[in-house]
Amino acid sequence: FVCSIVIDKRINMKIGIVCYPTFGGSGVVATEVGMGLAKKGHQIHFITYKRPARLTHFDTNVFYHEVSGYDYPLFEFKPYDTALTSKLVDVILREELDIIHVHYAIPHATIGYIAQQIVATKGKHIPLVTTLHGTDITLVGQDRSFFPVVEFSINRSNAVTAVSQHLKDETFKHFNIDRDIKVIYNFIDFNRFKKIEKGHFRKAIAPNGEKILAHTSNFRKVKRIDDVIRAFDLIDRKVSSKLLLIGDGPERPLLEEMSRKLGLDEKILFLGKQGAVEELLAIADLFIIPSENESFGLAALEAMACEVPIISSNAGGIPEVNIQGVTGFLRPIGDFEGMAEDAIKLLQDPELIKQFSANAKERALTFNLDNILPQYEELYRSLLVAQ
Ligand code: GMT
Repeated sequence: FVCSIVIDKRINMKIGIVCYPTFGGSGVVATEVGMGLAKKGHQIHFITYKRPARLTHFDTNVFYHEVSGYDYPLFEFKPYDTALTSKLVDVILREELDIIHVHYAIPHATIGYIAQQIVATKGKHIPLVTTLHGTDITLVGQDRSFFPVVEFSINRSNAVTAVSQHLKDETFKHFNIDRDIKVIYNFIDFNRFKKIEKGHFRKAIAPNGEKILAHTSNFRKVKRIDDVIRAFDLIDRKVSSKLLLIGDGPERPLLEEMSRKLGLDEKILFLGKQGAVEELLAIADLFIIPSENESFGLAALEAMACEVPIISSNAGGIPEVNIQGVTGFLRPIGDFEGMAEDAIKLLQDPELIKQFSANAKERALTFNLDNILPQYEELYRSLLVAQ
């Protein structure tokens, strides 16, 4: 007698998602995964310290649990990790969750593991999925102050996913990993990211027919936005252009000063954090992402979905998204002159840029949310069957 247990695909799951609620890529992906799963009927519980930036709409299947923590004069730093673990334990037990899915290893994989162990002492067994996003592996996670904890927590998760093949390879290269890692790529929701008509925006930003370049990020050093500005300086000398810098972060004051010193402050618009990025991508001719480190490059994919070709570095997982000579061009990290050359070539050739725009959209379609979400569902179900 062989007993085969199959979790019915129609059965909805209760999933707890732990993430950073900010505009950072991991928080965006976590929120989009949750909202996508909620639309398919699953019940989603977000557990974090602030309402996730992309969680803007009410959905009867989505719940948000805020971690507030406890202030006490002894604490110079509020022990957020402990407060998050306690909240997670509480939500798992009270809401009878089926799965914990944490995004960004630090400290979420560790918190997921501790919460899992705590609820096990109360008779509740729940699988833990950890999604690795980028700097949790390539930068922060390798620092001695985090390394052993990150390695341990990855090995103790019941399933681990990485957002690109490159990130998977980096994880094996830098950590002693004794388990499999599944690549589940970042994805795009074409209901939101698509070419839309925003002619009046273009007129307002580029009244003299200038070309428009765009960059979105969290303005950290790793994004090399100074290279964006240097490249833009060269581009603008050949093809009159405007540069939209969307987002905010620690590098912004330096970059504002740099653009003033280069006499480009009229041409470079620092737009800060924007909710509707797709409306700005709609008027961009090119998107530029010269990062030093980029596990995937979700920002580039969002631009591609809006039919914007990409000028990028060849860092990390970017070549898995932007295809050289097809959807854009790639150059070695720091080669802003080469990037400017590629951009000028495209901007001066209307037929070529048209072709690249169409290619960008076609490539982006392979990362359609509808293809990627079932991979997470299948993973969750396989863990529930294995329990
Ligand atoms: O590290 C960051 O820049 C933010 C980070 C995050 O986890 O918030 O972004 C990473 O995750 C995104 C979503 O998976 C990826 O698309 C980004 O490439 C990745 N960033 C880096 O690797 C630098």
